[in-house]
Amino acid sequence: MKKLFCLALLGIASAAQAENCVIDLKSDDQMKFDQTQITVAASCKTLQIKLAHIGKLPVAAMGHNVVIALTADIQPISMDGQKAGAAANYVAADDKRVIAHTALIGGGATTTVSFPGSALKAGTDYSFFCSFPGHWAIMKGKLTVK
Ligand code: CU1
Repeated sequence: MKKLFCLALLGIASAAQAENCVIDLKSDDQMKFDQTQITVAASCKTLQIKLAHIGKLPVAAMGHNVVIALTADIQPISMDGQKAGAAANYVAADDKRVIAHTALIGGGATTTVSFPGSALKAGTDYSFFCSFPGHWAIMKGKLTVK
C-alpha cells in the first residue's frame, strides 16, 4: 500500500516537471522576486502560486503579494489596490482584471493560492507582480503560457 502511494507521487512529480503548473517565487527585503520570467503550460488544469518571503521586515514595511494579470493592467490594478489598502492585500475587491492573487505577507512567511488553468490563454502578454504601493513598478516579471 505504502509502496503504491510512493509510486503515485513519483508519477505526479515527473508529470509536473514535464509541464510546469506552479508559479514558484521567492521575495526578499530588497523589493525583488527571485525570477523575472516564468513559463507555465497551457494544459494545466490547476495553476498554483507559491510565494515565500525570505526577508525579515514586517508586512507593513515590506509586504509582498503576487498578482497575475495582463501586463497592460499592472498599473491600474496597483493604483486601485493602493486605495483598497493593506487589509485588502492591496487588491481592490472584485477587480475583474485580476486573474489571481495571493495574500500579502511579511518576512519569514509563505502563502499559496490555486486557480483554474483555463483562466490563462497561450500567447497572451501576462505578468506577475507585487501590488504593494511602489513595488509594482519594479517588482514584476513576465508570465508566459504555452
Ligand atoms: Cu512587494
